[in-house]
Amino acid sequence: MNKTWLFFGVGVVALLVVIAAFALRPTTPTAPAPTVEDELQSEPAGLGQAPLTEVSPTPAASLVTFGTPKKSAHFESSTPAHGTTLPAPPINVVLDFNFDLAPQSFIAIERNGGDNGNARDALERDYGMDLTTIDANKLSMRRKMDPSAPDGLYTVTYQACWPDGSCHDGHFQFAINRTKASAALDLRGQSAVTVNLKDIAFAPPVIRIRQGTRVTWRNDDSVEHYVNTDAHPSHTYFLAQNSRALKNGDTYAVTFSTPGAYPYHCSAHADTMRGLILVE
Ligand SMILES: [Cu+2]
Repeated sequence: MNKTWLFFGVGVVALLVVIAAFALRPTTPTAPAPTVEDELQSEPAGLGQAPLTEVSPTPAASLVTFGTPKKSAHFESSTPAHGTTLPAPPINVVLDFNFDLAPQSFIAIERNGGDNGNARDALERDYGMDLTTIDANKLSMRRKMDPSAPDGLYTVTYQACWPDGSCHDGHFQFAINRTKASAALDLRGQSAVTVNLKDIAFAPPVIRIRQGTRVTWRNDDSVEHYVNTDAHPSHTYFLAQNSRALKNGDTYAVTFSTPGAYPYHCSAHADTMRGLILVE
């Protein structure tokens, strides 16, 4: 009996040594893990591109302070991304996972109320419309958003369930600030507009159009580009906006009939080649 306990004790100590060695192992200096702060800094800058960052910060924008997201197991991405400020409400909130979703999954899109506008215990009503739906491939779920949702900070709370019956909850935040729409190129007087893919960028990157406008992208570069709805690489936010590979001279067109913000990117240059369409 004593021997058994001795072996058990030695085993526990050995296990602790292994765990400590793993925790204290030297990390490679080449690839630092991305932090939440990195995401927060990169997302709004990438979304805004040049025209939006040229405007001076508005009081409404400076009041928005994003909290720390909580990501459930198997979470991959969301649109809007955590920490993003959009100049118009998103048409829907989409969450992407790397595991099949089960029907009990749901999304709530609540506006933060209260004096500081950031307290999770002071959420207003849910601005999600209709019920949460799971896409055919079961890897994404989405919920439409009320296009009349007021400016402010929104907390998305979700429950993601798996076929085995287990569920995990998570949350993240984005903001709506319509004053930023004035920085977009206003093309609301036209029923058809063209966006050029030139010098590894969308030109113009941020446009404002009328409901029902047809947008045509044309590749003026020698390298191949794509037009893909966010997020990368799930491309799920607005499924109708995903092109094939566009060679020099190729075009791709989409008619936008639902008002809202449409963040998109080129999947071959996802970090830098980003665009935004505001449909009114
Ligand atoms: Cu590209």
